Amino acid sequence: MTSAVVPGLPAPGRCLVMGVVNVTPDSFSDGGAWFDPEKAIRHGLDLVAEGADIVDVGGESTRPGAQRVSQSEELRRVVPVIEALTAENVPVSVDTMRAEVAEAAVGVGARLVNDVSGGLADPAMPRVVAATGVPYVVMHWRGHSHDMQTRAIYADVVREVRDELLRRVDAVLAEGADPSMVILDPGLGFAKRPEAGHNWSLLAHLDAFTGTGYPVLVGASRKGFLTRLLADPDGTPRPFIECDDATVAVTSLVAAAGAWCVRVHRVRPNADAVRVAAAMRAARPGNRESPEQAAADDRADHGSSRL
Ligand code: PMM
Repeated sequence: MTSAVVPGLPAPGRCLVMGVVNVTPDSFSDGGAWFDPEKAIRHGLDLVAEGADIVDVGGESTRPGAQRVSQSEELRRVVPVIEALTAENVPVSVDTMRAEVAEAAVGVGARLVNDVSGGLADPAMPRVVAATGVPYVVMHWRGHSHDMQTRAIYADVVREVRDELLRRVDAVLAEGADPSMVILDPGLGFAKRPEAGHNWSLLAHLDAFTGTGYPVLVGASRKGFLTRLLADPDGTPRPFIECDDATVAVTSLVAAAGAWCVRVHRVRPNADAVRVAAAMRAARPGNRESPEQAAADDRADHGSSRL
């Protein structure tokens, strides 16, 4: 099978599903629902039962306009949840822009650092992730949430996002990180304007990112560009909570286009979608494995990833 393998993370031979646990009172799409640590842990375990390969735990909202939380508050929110989930053998990623939070999270078992700022928010991040030796998601970012949309000015969004991402990758590699530990993310919704079509251009040209050879993560779930696509005839955006079917559609398309992972709020239908895409990819000419064999390998791998 063709899917990228990232050391230390599940490798079922298809696009992975990362389920989101926002331990925040104010996140973009599920604000408040999992703020209580017990609820967050329960939710993470439920996401795994629904088919999540990785659970992404974050303690700071990045919704447009959000203000930052203190580092101590972020640590207080995420560390107990990560600790409890890793004790259950759940592969956990930490969604943080802070090197000290990343370090603490890896210390209690996180297997992946997901930094929406690609190391720009905290200059210590590239050195710390290189030193911890865990995989690192480098997302495209141009500034903090309170004013990021004013920075969404592009002549050629695909080329600029890819070039800026590769510069961030260079910064991480310069600190000694292994290239096999780097994952790219075009950062849908972050300094991307729905009305300018930035998000759709990036999705339509995913090959510009997969073609770099790095695994690619896509976070489209419940984002504003979907709420606008599905707006009422009078232009009222569809509530984000009602955009899960559109998220599944994006998942199918990007998984078929070779994405390594999708980050989603509702796991089960997206877990189905990545399996559909994997079966279709397996049936392409030149692929030696049958769709049924690919699905059987996937089941075997998923069963063993939590043992
Ligand atoms: N989006 C959000 C948070 N973290 N991480 C990555 N790698 N990619 C994303 O697109 C991304 C992310 C914002 O989503 P939420 O607040 O609705 O969970």
